[in-house]
Amino acid sequence: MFEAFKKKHDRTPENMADRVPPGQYVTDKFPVLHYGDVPSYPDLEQTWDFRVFGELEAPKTFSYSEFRSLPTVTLENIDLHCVTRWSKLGTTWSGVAFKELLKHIPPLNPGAQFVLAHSEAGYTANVPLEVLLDDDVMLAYKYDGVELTPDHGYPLRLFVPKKYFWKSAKWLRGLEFMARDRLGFWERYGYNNHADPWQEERYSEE
Ligand SMILES: Nc1nc2c(c(=O)[nH]1)N[C@H]1C(S)=C(S)[C@@H](COP(=O)(O)O)O[C@H]1N2
Ligand SMILES: [Mo]
Repeated sequence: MFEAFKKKHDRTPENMADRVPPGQYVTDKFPVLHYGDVPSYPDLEQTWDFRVFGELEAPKTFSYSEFRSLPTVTLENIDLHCVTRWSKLGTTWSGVAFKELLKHIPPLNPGAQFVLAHSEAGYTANVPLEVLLDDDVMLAYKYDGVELTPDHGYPLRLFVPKKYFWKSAKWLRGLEFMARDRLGFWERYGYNNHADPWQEERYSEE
């Protein structure tokens, strides 16, 4: 445990190199990447809500203030990997852990196995429920201690750092729990459904 902690916080070049998956380069910038327009919210309480639906006992909708009153977590030193080959190491995010969210919504049906993240303008990303149960998965609203900028997903994005970053849907508005997998936006365009940067699962082979 201590060795793993030490390694995670060791910023020597040799250790950092271990943190870069095959075919990726490291950038200190924070590139902005998405399809479509950046939404704006003049009044979050009036124009924004967050919905969970599908395979759970009942759907539930959170207002912005309800969502922000959920317990939060901050994770430091997290690495991001985009399928277009940039990686950004050692980032800090805050928000509501996915596991925490589950405590504040009706129980999932036993058949719930997959989740489709729904964002503004129809963007979607699909992730197995099991992947979301990792301790580093959250619904993030702060990057580096301050509110997300509009470009990076304000007011809320999904954050699944073990997968290529397209699974981390910006401008998140809901999560749909599903018994069977359904492909998201980039997955339908031929990106690999599993999206593990360490396996270089970039594109679908079918
Ligand atoms: N809603 C939405 N979320 C999205 C995307 C998108 O097109 N729309 N693109 C994804 C991709 S491909 C990447 S690499 C990351 C980029 O996040 P960033 O702009 O904060 O770096 O957002 C992901 N989330
Ligand atoms: Mo990406």
